[in-house]
Amino acid sequence: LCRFNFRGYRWVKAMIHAINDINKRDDILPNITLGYQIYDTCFTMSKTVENSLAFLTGQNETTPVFRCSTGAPLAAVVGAGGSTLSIASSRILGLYYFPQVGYASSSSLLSDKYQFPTYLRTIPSDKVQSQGMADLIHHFGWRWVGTIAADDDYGKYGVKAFKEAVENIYTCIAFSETIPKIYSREKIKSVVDIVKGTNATVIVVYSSDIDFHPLVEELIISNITGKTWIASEAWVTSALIAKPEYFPLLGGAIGFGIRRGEIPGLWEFLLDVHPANDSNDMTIEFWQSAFNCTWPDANVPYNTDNRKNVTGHENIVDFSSDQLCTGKERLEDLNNTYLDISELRITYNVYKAVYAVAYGLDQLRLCETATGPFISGPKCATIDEFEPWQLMYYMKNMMDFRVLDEDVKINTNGDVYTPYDILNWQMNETGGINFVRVGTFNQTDESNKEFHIYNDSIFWNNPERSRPRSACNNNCQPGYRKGILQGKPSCCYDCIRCAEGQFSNHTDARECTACPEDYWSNEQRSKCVLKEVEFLAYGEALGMTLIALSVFGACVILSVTGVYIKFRTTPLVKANDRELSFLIQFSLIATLMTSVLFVGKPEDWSCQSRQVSLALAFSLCLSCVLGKTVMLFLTHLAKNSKIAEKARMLVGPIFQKVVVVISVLAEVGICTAYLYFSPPRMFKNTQFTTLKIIFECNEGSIMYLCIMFGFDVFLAIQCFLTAFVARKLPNNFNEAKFVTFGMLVFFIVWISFVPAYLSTRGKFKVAVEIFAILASSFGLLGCIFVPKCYIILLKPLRNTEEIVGGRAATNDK
Ligand code: TCR
Repeated sequence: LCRFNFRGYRWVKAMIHAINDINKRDDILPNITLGYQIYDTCFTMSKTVENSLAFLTGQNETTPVFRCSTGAPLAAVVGAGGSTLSIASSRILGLYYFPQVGYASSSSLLSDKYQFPTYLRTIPSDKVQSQGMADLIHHFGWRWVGTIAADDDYGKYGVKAFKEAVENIYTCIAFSETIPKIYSREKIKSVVDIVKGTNATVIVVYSSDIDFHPLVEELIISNITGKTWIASEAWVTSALIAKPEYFPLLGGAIGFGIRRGEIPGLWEFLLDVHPANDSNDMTIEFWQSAFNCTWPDANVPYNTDNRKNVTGHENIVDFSSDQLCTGKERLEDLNNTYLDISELRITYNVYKAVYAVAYGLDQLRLCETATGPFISGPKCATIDEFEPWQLMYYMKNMMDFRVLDEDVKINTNGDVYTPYDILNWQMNETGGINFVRVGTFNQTDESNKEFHIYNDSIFWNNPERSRPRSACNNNCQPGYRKGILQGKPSCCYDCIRCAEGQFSNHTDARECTACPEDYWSNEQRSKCVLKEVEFLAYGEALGMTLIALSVFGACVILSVTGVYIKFRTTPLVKANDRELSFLIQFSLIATLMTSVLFVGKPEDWSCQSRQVSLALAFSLCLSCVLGKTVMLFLTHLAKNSKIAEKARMLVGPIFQKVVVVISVLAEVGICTAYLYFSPPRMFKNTQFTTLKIIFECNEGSIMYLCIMFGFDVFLAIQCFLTAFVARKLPNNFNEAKFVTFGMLVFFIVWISFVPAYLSTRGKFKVAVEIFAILASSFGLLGCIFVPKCYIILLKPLRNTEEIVGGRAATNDK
């Protein structure tokens, strides 16, 4: 039930106070006394309309008279309170172009000058407040908010503006409920159930305190906690709602309050009220309600609730007390909202609204006949005789005046922009509720706004005392991206893991990004890591072993060379061209050493040099061997023919060298062409596996590669054939037999190399090749030099001309 509205009565007193102040001043409206009539809208639309008409018609007549009962012209209406009531009355007043200045009606609808041409106000439109709320929601990163609106023009348009403001910041509305205007427990309960069931922790309430109160009661019964309430201006500092018993539910609420002001002399004026002095209905009703007594001989019901009940009948409840008022009751002892002037926000707006009317009138008074704006009749209106539209003329054009050191600007839409305080409900030591200022929101025109918040000072009403999260679902972690859920608001989404090779590094990523080249996503898909690289490194066991083996081979060959040098005069060394033997040893060392080029990270230069140097080393080696076997072959032929013997004796030694030089030169030619036309290049192979980069050599032209090695094979076949033919020769310590054998080893190694090479990948491919190099070199070493060294070192007795072979001795130089 609606009790006497002490807050409203304070507004009334503030209005009268403002009129008195103006009347006392000499600078505005000198010698003119403003008067007033007060109508109680009783918080109902019908009464408001009725009052507006009564006001305009001078009680009972049907046409407006625009005259007060005293004969003075009616100037303007200040009010009504709530938007719904202002809208209702403004539709009628607007018909007659009658000025109206509101102080609390903030609905954005009232900015529409087409519908409400004469409505001005000293409270900003709720568009501003809604924008502030959206900024607040954005500041704290809330993505999922519920809204509750009173079922009137304030709540509905406020929430509408809020929704519009919030659309741009990726926040969705979890639910949108209205509080019924006419009390209905079921409807309120259904709202409570929704609040209970939602996972949104932030709820915006656009409602007047009176409408919100029943819902609060019901929410308290359901023991709902842990929500952060965003309060609209109408209830944030209301004594009806800000009660300590509601703190568990509403504590920590954050709301927007109109900037407050001080009104000098208001306190004294509020105390100066006594039914004996001004015995009007309102004062008596106030006195009776305040002190719970009945004023003698007064015919004023103690309290009435004018709101229609469900059946449409007016509820007039008479609470008259048996106790009579003495008139000695002390106002100072009264502890209710009437005397609470700590938060003068709307009261201050009332004060400003009265000033707005006074300034309008003052402008009208200052009109000079010469420059007056009106066309028909006298160009000016006079203060004792003016039409409402004439006053409206002065009031609609950008009013700019000062009230108590504050500049008030009412723009052409009749709106003002005043700053908001962002207030936070906190409990003080005595268990009362303090509205702590935790920020400000100041919109100075359509587009300029400033939002400040001091995070540390906010009290959060949850067990952790920390900023709550409000989202439809949990955030997507890095490594996931948002996925749309069919039929759900965009704030509710699935988290989908990024694909391999893609990543997302922040929460709630909209999409996964592909990793740059050479990178691959990690296990969590939260970042890109360099792909693992693969090549046969010097450092690893395989690489080291292969290098060690080739170095070992080279050492063995060096020692063979040592042996050869030491025993260079013995027949076995001298036989069949010593220099060629040294050259073979040298080329074998070179072959072994090329394996060094195969190990390590491939680069362009190492790719280009490795195969070429191998081919060259082999061609040198094989041509030298060929030089030897050709001699053996000629010796074999010479067995049967004198001419051959002659030829051998004559051209033999030179022929050997010519063979070597020509073969090597031919190979050099092939290699040069290869390097020139399509050289090998380093190549990062990523096709084989996505996780690794295999560093390898792209061999360039396979044709050239085949020609190059094909030439080596050609030489090898030559060697084999000539040696094979001469294998039965008894001389030269059966050198031909050993060479044949060596060449066989060579073939076996390289023939088995081909399938092995083709079927391995990555670094093992290189290892296979080195292995083949090692095997073939060791094969040649073992077959050509080891048996000779064995004789030289261990069987020196056999190292004689006779055994080595007389004919061979003739080769000596
Ligand atoms: N605008 C509300 C009514 C209202 C109010 C208030 C009522 C506002 N602030 C403070 C009581 C106390 C803001 C309306 O309906 O437009």
